[in-house]
Amino acid sequence: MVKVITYGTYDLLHYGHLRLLERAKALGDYLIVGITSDDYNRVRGKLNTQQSLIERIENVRSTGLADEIIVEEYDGQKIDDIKRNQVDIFTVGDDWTGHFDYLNEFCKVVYLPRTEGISSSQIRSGHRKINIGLVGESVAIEKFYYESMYVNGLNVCAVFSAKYSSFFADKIGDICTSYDDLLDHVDALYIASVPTLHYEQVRNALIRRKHILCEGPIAITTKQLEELEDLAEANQCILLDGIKTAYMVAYARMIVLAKSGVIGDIISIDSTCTSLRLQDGIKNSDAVWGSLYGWGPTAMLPIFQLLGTQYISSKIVTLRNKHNELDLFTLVFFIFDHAVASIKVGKGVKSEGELIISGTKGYIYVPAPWWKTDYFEVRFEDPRMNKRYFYQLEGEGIRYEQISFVNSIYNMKNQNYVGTDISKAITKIIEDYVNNRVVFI
Ligand code: C2G
Repeated sequence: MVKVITYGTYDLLHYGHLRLLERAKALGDYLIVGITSDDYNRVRGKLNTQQSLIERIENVRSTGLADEIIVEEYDGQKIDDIKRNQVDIFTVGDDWTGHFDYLNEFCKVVYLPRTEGISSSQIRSGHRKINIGLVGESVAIEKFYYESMYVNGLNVCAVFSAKYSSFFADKIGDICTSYDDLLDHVDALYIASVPTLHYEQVRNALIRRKHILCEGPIAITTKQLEELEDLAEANQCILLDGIKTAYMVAYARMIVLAKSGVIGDIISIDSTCTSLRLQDGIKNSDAVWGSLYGWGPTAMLPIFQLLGTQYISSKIVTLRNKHNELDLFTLVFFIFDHAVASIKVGKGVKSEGELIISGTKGYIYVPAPWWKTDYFEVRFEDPRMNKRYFYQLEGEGIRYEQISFVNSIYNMKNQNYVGTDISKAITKIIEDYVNNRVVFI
């Protein structure tokens, strides 16, 4: 029996894919198709895949041509697959000519002529581009603009920002002088304004049926958040919580690993996020973000993802900035059923921005700045058992968040990595703070 193997993404399956699979099948008696995982696509820079792994597997399965489907997850896997399955022929389209000659050592390599005139990118670009407007005074909107260039389907066309108008003046067409004006020009918004403004801004935009990616916290009371979520649903709009750490590959892997029990039962989580820069160009005296608004959502994310949102009690301790009443430094303690957790956040105070997840068998250590993580370690009492994990991070994770947003809009299905219960739990702590349920020091 002649065994053939081929690999691909098979996004938005088309005639070119089908012809490739037919000819691959005809090369032998048994066809194995390797489909790239979402994470592997990210690692190899193929960021614009529209369909999820499950959908892409279904595409290939439905052709009836594959005798076996496997998932390709890492560099070097092809050699392992070929050896393990005793494959005779490896084949791909001739757009890859020369690239896989190294496999000749293990089996025959055949490059099949690619079908001209059709591609997944062409089909993807057939989607209308999403015109997005940027709102707010945070440096995040500048980063968002540069990152959007790596994402198919997103067109930054307007901005409403006192501070960044001149920066965008020669870059994009519409520098809006009012929020209403901005809403006239866009299909979607990225909001990175002061959290106290979010509720009104998000609400107005949802009423006008705009899709929204909003930096967390989306609202500062749970009632407001619930109202906005209901409105988004009623008006068939996407409302995504923009905590970019949630969308990063290494972070997502770390969470899955921690949940898998590799460090035993999780007993304690300590997460620290601090920065000295209050807001660019805004002096200490008129800064508008304190440490809990600025860092709280990110710092709380791993706690609620790993320990759930049903804590027994919490305590907020805050040191206020003498000059502007904002919180310079805030600690939040959580007591869960069988675990404890803490966040330490500072704006104008600097500490080691690390994340430590302690368990009954070992612990996970994510070095500073853990919220931009590409690396973490699983450590044990016996250091010989320690393991290190590294995943390439492109563009601080912003482009991954943008891709989720674009895909959510195209598929009209929230691809939210944060989850509404977690958004709500984060907002609840913000609300406690706003209502002065705080120990001031
Ligand atoms: N293909 C083709 N004609 C087209 C488009 C694609 O023959 N018009 C072939 C490709 O050459 C590839 C297969 O169909 O062999 C799957 O295409 P993609 O999903 O684009 O696969 P790609 O992401 O290029 O991954 O490591 C090799 C890769 O896994 C191939």
